[in-house]
Amino acid sequence: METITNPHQAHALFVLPETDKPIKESTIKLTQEQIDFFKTNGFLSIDNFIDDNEVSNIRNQYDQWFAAKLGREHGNFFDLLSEDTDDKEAVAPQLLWPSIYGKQMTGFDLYSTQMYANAYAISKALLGEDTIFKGDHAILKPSTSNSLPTPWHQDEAYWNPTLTYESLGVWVALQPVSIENGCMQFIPGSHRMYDVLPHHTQNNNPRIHGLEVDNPNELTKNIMSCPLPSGGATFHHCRTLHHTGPNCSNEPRRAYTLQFECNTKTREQPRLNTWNETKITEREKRAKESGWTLRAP
Ligand SMILES: O=C(O)CCC(=O)C(=O)O
Ligand SMILES: [Fe+2]
Repeated sequence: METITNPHQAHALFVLPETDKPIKESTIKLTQEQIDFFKTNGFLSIDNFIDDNEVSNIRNQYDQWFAAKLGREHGNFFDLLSEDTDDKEAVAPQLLWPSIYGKQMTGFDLYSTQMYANAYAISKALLGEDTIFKGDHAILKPSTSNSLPTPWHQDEAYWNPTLTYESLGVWVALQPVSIENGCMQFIPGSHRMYDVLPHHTQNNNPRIHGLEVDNPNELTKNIMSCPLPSGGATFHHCRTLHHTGPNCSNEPRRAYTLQFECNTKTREQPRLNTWNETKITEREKRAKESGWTLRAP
């Protein structure tokens, strides 16, 4: 990988491609029933999203990216669920923009994967023709006795408070997932019941990036869990409440998330955003020091 000595080089090196069009044709066409299910429930689960060959190809590179802590100097690699200091092993390492960093390190070309082609086509079917790719990230849950749940949250709570989104996340399992190792769990219909709910940082600690919705016990009475085979995927709306449990298995739990959005609009009034405004994370500090400005996906 090319070493970035001048932080401002980051912007020259890490440009998003001009087009987000996939190279391959999608191999999946949703039924009307699946589309209706997503609209009603705010999530959808698909078992055979990509084949074993592609899973092992992506997984192999994924492990190299995480081992190298790609993007750490730009604040794009951090521990989602701790204070993210250099002296501790991350509980839930998260890598923003694996497509950008992976291209540099292992020649990964997201746009020519079947994963991207299928995610793109399905997202268009679920959100509308004007859907565009917003970015990607990846969360690894290593197998450790101190593994933590990802708290209940809505993705939009992390984003720009002056905008409102019709957006979804495609969460791809790079090994089988179950409740035991941290599969996705959703509150059906929560995307229609609520706008962005008040959130707080994990343990009310402003040094932690991860967010939790306020009063999760009251909001999470009707949980749907989505176990998947390797290469399966879930789709969730940006206001659907979701979480994953800790990884209690003996293997790492690897997930790759692609984010798509359609017709993002300015809100009449910016929404409440105190939970992001009061954060003081190491990740933000590294981003500032390196001159990184590309928004988080
Ligand atoms: O993988 C996880 O633990 C959480 C993933 C998540 O919240 C997301 O992809 O939106
Ligand atoms: Fe999320």
